[in-house]
Amino acid sequence: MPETIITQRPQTDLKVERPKMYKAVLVNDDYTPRDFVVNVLRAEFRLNDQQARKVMITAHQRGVCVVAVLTKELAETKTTNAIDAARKEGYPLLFTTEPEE
Ligand code: TYC
Repeated sequence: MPETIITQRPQTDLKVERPKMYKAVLVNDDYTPRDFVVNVLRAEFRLNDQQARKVMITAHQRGVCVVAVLTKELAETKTTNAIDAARKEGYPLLFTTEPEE
């Protein structure tokens, strides 16, 4: 019978921390066309048409709407890309990021 050698692994402290998450927030304005907002939400945040329209209408009615909760890097990249797409068309569309509680 083969000898079984049981070795104790060193007790390294493998504490896995969750990354701090950030909200990507859509801000209403009076000029950006509704369909453009919907298309940006679909393209950059991968929302489907129904989700995108709901988020757009919520921001339109309440002033702001949380689009997604993401890592800091993803929240910043997606909001920057969405703002850049709007600026290329001359629209003042704005997104902000804020740390989740
Ligand atoms: N308020 C804009 C309009 O009436 C549409 C809009 C909605 C713009 C949401 C920005 O975050 C926004 N054309």
